[in-house]
Formats: sequence, C-alpha cells, structure tokens
Amino acid sequence: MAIERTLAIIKPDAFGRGLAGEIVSRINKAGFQIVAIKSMHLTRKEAEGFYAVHRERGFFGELTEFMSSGKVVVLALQAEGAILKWRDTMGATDPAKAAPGTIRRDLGTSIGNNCTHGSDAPDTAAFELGYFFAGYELI
Ligand code: 3AN
Repeated sequence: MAIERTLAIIKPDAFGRGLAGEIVSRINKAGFQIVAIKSMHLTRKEAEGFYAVHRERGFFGELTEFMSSGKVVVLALQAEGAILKWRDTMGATDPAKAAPGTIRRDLGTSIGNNCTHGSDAPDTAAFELGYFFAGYELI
C-alpha cells in the first residue's frame, strides 16, 4: 500500500472536553506519523470554506457554527493507506453506529459532536491539507 497523507481535525467538542491528548495518543498508537500539528480557532468563514462541499446539505449551518465555536487541532498524518486507516481509527460518522474501540464510539456524543474529522479521498485530502498548511509546514 502507498504512503499517504490525510488531514485530521480534533473538533471543538473534543478539544473543549480536554480530549486532545487522548486523541493524539490514539493517533500515535495507531501508527501514524504526525507531519504537522497546530491548534486554531476557525472563523465562521474559514469553517464554511473548509466544508464548502457540504454547503447544500441541511446541516451546513449547524456544522459550520459548531466548527467555529471553539478551538480545534489540525493535523497532517502520514502512514501507509493513511486516508482509510484514519477513517477506520475514527469510526463511523454517527458514534452510535461506530465500532467499539474507535474514537467516535468511545468519545463522541452525537453525529455532530463526533470528536474528529478525516479526509475521505485523495483529492479531498490534498485540498484539506493545503487549506490548513503551507507547503513548508509539510516538509
Ligand atoms: P464524515 O466526517 O464521517 O466524512 P460527512 O462527510 O457525511 O461525515 O459529514 C461531515 C460532517 O458533518 C461530519 N463529521 C458530521 O460531524 C457532520 N454531520 C454529518 N451529518 C450530520 C447531521 N445529520 N447532523 C449534523 N451534523 C452532521
């Protein structure tokens, strides 16, 4: 399998509950290399730009309000098959449907407050990594 990079976000619900350290620890244990990491507080416009692909969906307003409601941690993760591997580590979007042992099942509280984000394909990973990190930060 090819070495890939993916964009992970520790969302405001997890950061606000003091779970950033626990989630970074799970990232390490799962075997990802953390290429870059930073904490930031997104503006509404920055959240809307990130989730532009979802702008027609009914939950867009709720999602962008939530993502700009507090600090997040954004990470560039690298591993063999990193995109699928991180989605497997997070679990299904709805914590109630996620497999036991996944981040969303263990720590998430609802489909909106599901602790983490992960890119879903190579093209979205490229867009999302470039949205938050400059080229020199990803060396
Ligand atoms: P994923 O993040 O698992 O790829 P998507 O792409 O379907 O899930 O949705 C993007 C984000 O929008 C999710 N991480 C989730 O927090 C939020 N979301 C999805 N569906 C809903 C919903 N029905 N109500 C509120 N938020 C939602």
